[in-house]
Amino acid sequence: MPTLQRLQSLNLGGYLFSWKSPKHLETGFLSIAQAAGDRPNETRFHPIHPFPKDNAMIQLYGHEVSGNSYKVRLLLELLNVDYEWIKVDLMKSAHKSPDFLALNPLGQVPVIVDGETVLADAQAIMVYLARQYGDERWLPLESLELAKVVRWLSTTAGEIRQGPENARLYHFFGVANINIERSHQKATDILTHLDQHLSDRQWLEFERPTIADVAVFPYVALARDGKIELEKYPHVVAWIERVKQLPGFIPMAGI
Ligand SMILES: N[C@@H](CCC(=O)N[C@@H](CS)C(=O)NCC(=O)O)C(=O)O
Repeated sequence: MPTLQRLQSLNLGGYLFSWKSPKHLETGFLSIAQAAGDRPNETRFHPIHPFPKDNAMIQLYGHEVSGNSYKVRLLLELLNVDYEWIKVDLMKSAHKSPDFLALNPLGQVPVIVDGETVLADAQAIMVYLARQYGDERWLPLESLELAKVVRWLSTTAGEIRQGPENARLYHFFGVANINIERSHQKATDILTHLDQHLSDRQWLEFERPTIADVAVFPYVALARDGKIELEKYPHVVAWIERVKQLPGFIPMAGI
């Protein structure tokens, strides 16, 4: 029986989230809840802005265990842009409710609402935020420089998703329909490449952090959740520590 759950009352007029419990999602995301309780020695959900943050303009819909939601939050913090964090309860399938599907027909977080603009997909959102609220430091526009950054956004959605992100889904959240051998091989390949790439540079491109670093960071830094030994990749570990030192950096559980 569908249940109505009021999640937030927003300046957009309020959202009612109805949720059902498709079996596969229930399995995956109930395991998220269980896994979330499996970190006895750390703060599971790092405190975020009080809700709503003063003068907030952007609403960010996400979930605290989602690395894709986290990377958008991280960029907003690095850019020092005000926003409201709106939790979409994945465990209760709120992301498949009609109201959320109206924001993102794919039923995935993250999504941002910025005035009239509604945008899904972490990489697309970061491009938007960098152009709208940042400057060319975060996303250069010269053709080759832009292409170098986009290459890493693509790597994030490709090799990093197929590797460490899927390994985390399998081991940490118990999502069963993942070929874990393939995910570990993909993770080994991309982390080996990343380690080599970072052996003579501080950041993924240029001499400064860009949205390439923010996009790649979460699922690489969370790789241990997928039973991947990050210590084999010392340049990657050093880069993770550099990202953590950036002014405005915020952590998430597991990082
Ligand atoms: N391409 C999207 C993928 C987003 C994504 O996979 N989100 C996950 C949480 S990290 C989600 O909402 N999963 C629920 C689902 O796919 O049903 C992005 O980069 O933002």
